[in-house]
Amino acid sequence: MPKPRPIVIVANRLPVHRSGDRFVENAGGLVTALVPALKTRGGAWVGWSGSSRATTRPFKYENFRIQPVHISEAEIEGFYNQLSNRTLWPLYHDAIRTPEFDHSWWRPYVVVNHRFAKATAAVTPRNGLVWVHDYHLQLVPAMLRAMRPDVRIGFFLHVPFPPEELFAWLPWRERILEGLLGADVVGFQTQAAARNFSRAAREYSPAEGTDSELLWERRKVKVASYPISIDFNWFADAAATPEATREAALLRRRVGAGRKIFLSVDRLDYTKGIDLRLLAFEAMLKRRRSLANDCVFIQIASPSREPVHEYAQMRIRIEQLVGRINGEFSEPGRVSVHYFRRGFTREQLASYYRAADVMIVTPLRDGMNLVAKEFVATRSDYSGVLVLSEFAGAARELRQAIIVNPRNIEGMADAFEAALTLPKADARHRMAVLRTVVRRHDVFEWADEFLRALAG
Ligand code: ADQ
Repeated sequence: MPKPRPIVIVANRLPVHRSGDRFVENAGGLVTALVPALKTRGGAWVGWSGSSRATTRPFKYENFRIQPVHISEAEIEGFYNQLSNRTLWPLYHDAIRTPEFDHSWWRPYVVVNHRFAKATAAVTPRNGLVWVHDYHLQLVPAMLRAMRPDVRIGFFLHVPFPPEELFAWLPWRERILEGLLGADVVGFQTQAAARNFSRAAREYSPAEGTDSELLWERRKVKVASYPISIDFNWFADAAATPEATREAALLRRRVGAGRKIFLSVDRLDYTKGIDLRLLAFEAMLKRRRSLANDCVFIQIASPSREPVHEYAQMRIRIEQLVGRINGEFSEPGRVSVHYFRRGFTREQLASYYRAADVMIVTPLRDGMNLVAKEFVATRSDYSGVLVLSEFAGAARELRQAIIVNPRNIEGMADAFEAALTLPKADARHRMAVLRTVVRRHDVFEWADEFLRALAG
């Protein structure tokens, strides 16, 4: 068999950070998926170290090269906090918050993308494969192609691509499209996102073609969906260890033996619909007060993007709602909503997933949502019910979940009650199907599939 070709990954963040005199891999789906591929194939990872001060030099990690890209304090503001997170993030999530368009933010976005492209051009071997990730780096494919016409370039967008009428708001829409069309393969989480992109490209750039193949500057650009996944076996095993079993049992006792646990796990982000699901839980308790004895809601929310004003506002709203519900329904020793504003380790999450009866994943819009898949992977005994928003990419695959519209508060309250009363056999059947779907398409399969398309 021919040796697999080395790959160069280009992502906003590097896969490792320094801890004392060692390097530790960062937790996260992308690192889990791609570091094993890099270890066997060799190549490089180009990314930002996470600090404006770090002047880290390139170094060898395992079998591949780590190529840090330096970004100054002022550039982080314009490129990351502003253009990426105040313009692109809300716009790509159906404009849930009004995106802001400020011309002074665009320049740092271009400058930083160019720096990533240059660093990538310098480390990519002749005829190499380059895989660029996410909305921060949409200009890199075309910039890199201009510098290195010999390489194959893939791009994957982790967030949704909006319908063309929304994308049209973007003052730099042509530039973004041309940036992405520099790739040979442009991948999305869902077919809908892929279609939105192809339509926008035909409408606002000279590209022609179909929803799955565009012609641009006498080159073919493949456009397709590659739904991201998780390390199924890791989560299944982590939830089955004696420690996880002990932790899960302890958690159940501490919230009140016999109470049904509703669980949600998110970054504290306005796209995740945390406030609306709390309102739905409150609506359910208002309808049937006795459920306050029988149920408890645990919300784990890790702080995120706090310098951005909308995030600070969101946090206040959620904390007020938690207080309101507890003020109304809690009793001494019997709290209705447990709210943890902190990140948990993957091992801790595995035992919480294991302890939950009903997993609530109700984003207003989400590229995929890996939490839903992680929960499913931990349920080796086929118990537990998943309530999932129809606006998460994951809903395309996880069809046996109870699917909800997160803006319909009463409808969600109905779904919560339905989850509590779902006959055991029905719940087991649904979970068995969900587990098969995630097991068959894990994150390693996802990476292989994309890399096969990229290799052409
Ligand atoms: P995110 O919006 O960050 O990612 P998501 O897929 O839900 O969303 O979570 C990513 C990871 O973060 C998961 O492994 C999850 O366990 C972890 N995580 C979330 N909340 C946590 C918490 N409170 N504590 C600890 N860990 C937590 C973007 C897109 C998604 C897409 C992913 C991957 O927005 O739609 O699924 O990228 O492509």
